[in-house]
Amino acid sequence: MTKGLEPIAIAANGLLDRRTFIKGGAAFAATLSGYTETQGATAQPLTDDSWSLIPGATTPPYEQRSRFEAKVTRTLTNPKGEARVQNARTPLHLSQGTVTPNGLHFVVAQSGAPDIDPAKHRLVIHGMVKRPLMFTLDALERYPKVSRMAFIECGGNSAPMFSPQPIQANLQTLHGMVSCSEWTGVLLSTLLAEAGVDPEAKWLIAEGADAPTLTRSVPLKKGLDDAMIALYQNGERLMPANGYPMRLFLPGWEGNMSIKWLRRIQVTDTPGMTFPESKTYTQLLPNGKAYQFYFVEEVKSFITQPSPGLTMNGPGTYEISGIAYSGEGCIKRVMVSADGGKTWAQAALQAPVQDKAFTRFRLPWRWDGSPAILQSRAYDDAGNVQPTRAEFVTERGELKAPLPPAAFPNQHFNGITSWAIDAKGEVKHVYA
Ligand SMILES: Nc1nc2c(c(=O)[nH]1)N[C@H]1C(S)=C(S)[C@@H](COP(=O)(O)O)O[C@H]1N2
Ligand SMILES: [Mo]
Repeated sequence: MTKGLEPIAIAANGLLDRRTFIKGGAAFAATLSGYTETQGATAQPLTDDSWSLIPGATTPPYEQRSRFEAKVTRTLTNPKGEARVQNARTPLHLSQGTVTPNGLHFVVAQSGAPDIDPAKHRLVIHGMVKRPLMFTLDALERYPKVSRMAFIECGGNSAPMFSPQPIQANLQTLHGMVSCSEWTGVLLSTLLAEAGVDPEAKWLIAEGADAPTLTRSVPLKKGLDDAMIALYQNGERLMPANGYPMRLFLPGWEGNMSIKWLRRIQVTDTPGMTFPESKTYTQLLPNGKAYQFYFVEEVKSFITQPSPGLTMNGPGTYEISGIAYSGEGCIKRVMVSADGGKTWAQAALQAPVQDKAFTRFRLPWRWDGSPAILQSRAYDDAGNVQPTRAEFVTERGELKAPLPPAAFPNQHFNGITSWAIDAKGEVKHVYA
């Protein structure tokens, strides 16, 4: 390494200053080991491979990714579509940046994706309003639209973390029920203004067109704030399983309230106390109280690279990378530890850092080949700090026995995740 460019270690076990890549530039980058072999790319003479000698494939009307990427897929809990809930989890450990491709967006569907004819679908707004309204998709299309980046997370995401012993599974299984997209649609406030909401109204009850329908109560305040009738996902129409042709989208709130295949919003003065919100989405706390109508997905982060299944390629310099998000605002800071939380280094946040959206963090790390425990801890601009797992379970509870990763009776885990690296470079899930 060039003299004067020696990276500065700022926390134990080799965590380097987040500006190292910028300051050290090419000289530093040349020392990177990577999780796959990157060395040996020396100036050998190029030979022509077979694909360089013939014309390439014809461009199809709708592009598919490279056949070599076919293994980057969602994992399915109900691949045969039996009569129970279907979950598909996003491969966050094989993704980069902050946007989830539509084909990899996580899904929770109580009874599969209905095959809705957009020309026949209707959205009704009724109840405590001056003018009940009915919209076709074409009618909605004529309203002013907004686009925003936002994550959506199932309240049951990360439920395996309630297990008393760390479940040995990869990031996709542990935390794969969160995704982030650019959503475009009509603000619900625009439609509610047209309907004329009764001043006594306090709640909205939203219903989907799937069978059985998922019905949830939403405080009117959220409906008048940033709630959206989403029509597009990353620039194209919603995917069938994500709510085609329209869904409610409540930025930062537990996914189950963002009703897909939305067909009805009833304006009321009391919550519906519907079956799913009385049972599934109400949790008993260690203090004996029922935890109902807790909506926000709290500040959270996890390291995506390295993570279980991504083996380290010998001692050397790596980039630790992950995602952070908060349902209460923007990510302000992410700290990373390589010694199980004793010392911390501040990670670089990749711009743009957006409200209620994924924020990518990165930090250079010089791994000397000895065991290490990696953690990340996020802070948001509303003053919230991601709790340690121990802090979290003291307040919200823990399960008595380990459950299969697919079960999620407990909700809203946002504690710190720990990855142990052993001398062989294997990554394991641990509680630290
Ligand atoms: N109509 C309807 N809306 C629904 C669901 C459903 O089964 N039916 N699942 C909910 C749950 S539990 C979650 S977490 C989110 C997931 O949204 P996604 O599948 O687009 O990721 O949709 C919610 N909206
Ligand atoms: Mo969910």
